[in-house]
Amino acid sequence: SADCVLSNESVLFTCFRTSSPKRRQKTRKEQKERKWEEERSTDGSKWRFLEHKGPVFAPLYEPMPDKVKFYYDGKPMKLSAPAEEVATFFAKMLDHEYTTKDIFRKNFFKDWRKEMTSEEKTKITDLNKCNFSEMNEYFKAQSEARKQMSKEEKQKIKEENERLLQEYGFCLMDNHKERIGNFRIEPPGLFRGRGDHPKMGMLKRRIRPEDIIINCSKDSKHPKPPPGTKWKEVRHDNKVTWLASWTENIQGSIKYIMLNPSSRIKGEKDWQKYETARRLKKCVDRIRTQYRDDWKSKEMRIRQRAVALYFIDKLALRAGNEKEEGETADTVGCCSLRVEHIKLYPKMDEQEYVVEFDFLGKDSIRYYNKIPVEKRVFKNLQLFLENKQPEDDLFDRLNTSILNKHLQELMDGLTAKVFRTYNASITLQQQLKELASDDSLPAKILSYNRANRAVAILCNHQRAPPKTFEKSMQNLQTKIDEKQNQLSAARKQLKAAKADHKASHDDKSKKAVELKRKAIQRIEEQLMKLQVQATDREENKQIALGTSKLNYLDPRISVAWCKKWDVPIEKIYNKTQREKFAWAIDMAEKDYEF
Ligand SMILES: *[C@@H]1O[C@H](CO)[C@@H](O)[C@H](O)[C@H]1NC(C)=O
Ligand SMILES: *[C@@H]1O[C@H](CO)[C@@H](O)[C@H](O)[C@H]1NC(C)=O
Ligand SMILES: *[C@@H]1O[C@H](CO)[C@@H](O)[C@H](O)[C@H]1NC(C)=O
Ligand SMILES: *[C@@H]1O[C@H](CO)[C@@H](O)[C@H](O)[C@H]1NC(C)=O
Ligand SMILES: CC(=O)N[C@H]1CO[C@H](CO)[C@@H](O)[C@@H]1O
Repeated sequence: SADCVLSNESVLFTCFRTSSPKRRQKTRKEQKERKWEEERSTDGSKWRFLEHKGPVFAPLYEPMPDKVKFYYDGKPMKLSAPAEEVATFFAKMLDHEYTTKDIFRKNFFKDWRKEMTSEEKTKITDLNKCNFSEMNEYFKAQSEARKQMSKEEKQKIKEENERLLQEYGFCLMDNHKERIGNFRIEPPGLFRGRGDHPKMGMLKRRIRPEDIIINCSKDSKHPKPPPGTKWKEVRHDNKVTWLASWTENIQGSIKYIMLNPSSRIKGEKDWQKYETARRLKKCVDRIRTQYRDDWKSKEMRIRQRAVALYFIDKLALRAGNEKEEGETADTVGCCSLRVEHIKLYPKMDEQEYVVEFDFLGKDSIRYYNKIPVEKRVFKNLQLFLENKQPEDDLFDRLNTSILNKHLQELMDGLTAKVFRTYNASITLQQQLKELASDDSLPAKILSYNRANRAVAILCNHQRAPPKTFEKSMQNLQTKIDEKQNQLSAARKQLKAAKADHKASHDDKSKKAVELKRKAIQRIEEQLMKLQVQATDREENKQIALGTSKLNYLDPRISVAWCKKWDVPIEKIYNKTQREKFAWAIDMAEKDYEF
């Protein structure tokens, strides 16, 4: 259909400008929306004028006081400044599980040795003989001292941060003063990585001005590097939106300083992403019909492509090319699945065909799922597995570039990620529709979080239960028990008051009964709120809601839902999230449909 193909940028921008038919009546809203709908150039340039002050570098290393000793093999040893600095990174993490992991220790030690003098290198040959505990104590004491700081000292730090924010945290892009996202460069340290990352423990180098490429307009005041240093390069490229970039040493990936998510340019990009997902909504039926037909194709490559596409659609799998450059972890996506990653369970009598997936996905997060599939998919998988070894590719006639090319042909701008965004958003919308209208506010929020959780589970956004989980649940339970005691006490009081009233029949005792009734009602409400909170927290134990909320759920669905049910937006989005979704908060009406 025509809806399926239109997508060039100018068309999108037109949609952006006309997306809200009601706005003629709303002047304040009109004002707000203007920011999102300015005419954009169509030659691919992102700005005409860009001026900023460059990044803020991490503070320089301050050597340990002499009294804080490092011990090797039981004897104190003074380290050279570079070796000492890297040792402190490890010392700071001593209480963390990471420092007990073999890979972490091995990587750290290897990189640490590179910073040592040759003398140190000869002497320090075994990490197990290193004693960092005094350094660790020192940092703990420092962090304790920071907590104990006086109000005035805290205020001074706050003011200094504010000064840095005012000086470096904003740029001028065309006619707007815009917040910069991450203008502070991360300090050096040890790489952690998620899951069992093979590079954990490696030294994340200090970034210097000589590593930085600056991007700004020719006719702007160029940012000055710190005294005595130079930038790597200053360029003027208005086809990109970053202000500064450098290459980090762990994965070799390029890092950028960009505008804050609340900026117009980011909001527009975010908006486009969800518009693409909405276009998929219109052609997903056609795409599904086609891949079903393709399961019967004479050509093996087409059958494989069609089964892979089915997994991407049904399971929200990643395509398989999202590995960070240089990443060596053995992680896979749909196209790179191997024979060993799936198991087939035929159950002939029940007519049910089940596939079990078990592999490491992005960031080494385990993906495990056992799902029923259609017979034809199952038969195809059996065919793909014939005469293969466990380490062979499941889809030997397919790779990520072939699949992505095919997706492009199906719909302009289509990627595996669009399926995720589409399914996540539509799932949220459906779940929210099932909500009862007479629910109390806490119950509404619980339902919202449940809908959000359904999506997070779909996208495999797991987390380890937070360390403080049991403790905080206990605290909550104590509060609930107290409330319950309070409630039974209040009920007894009501009973007594009623008896009183029965005996005396006067106004005073009547009022007393009323007051007791009100008190009970109040306590019941408080109790319910606590119980809802406990349910919410328990259900959330192993699920990370943030990722889907930030990246896969069309924020207009949530905003519209809040408007429709009178739920304050603050209950759904915190401050950072509200900034990122400013465009949606401004645009979405309560009847918005994804
Ligand atoms: C490390 O050094 C501290 C003294 O600074 C000492 O109390 C501790 O026992 C030492 N730890 C080991 C494992 O030798
Ligand atoms: C979203 O994914 C789930 C899980 O596979 C699936 O059951 C559901 O049909 C999908 N919904 C849509 C609208 O694609
Ligand atoms: C994917 O397969 C095609 C066709 O076999 C081949 O031309 C292409 O180089 C492959 N791409 C990658 C990244 O392996
Ligand atoms: C808001 O939530 C996100 C998680 O989605 C978190 O990373 C961020 O720190 C929170 N911001 C504030 C201001 O609480
Ligand atoms: C280091 C870096 O980010 N370089 C990029 C700058 O922008 C151009 C496009 O304008 C890219 O080609 C570079 O890779």
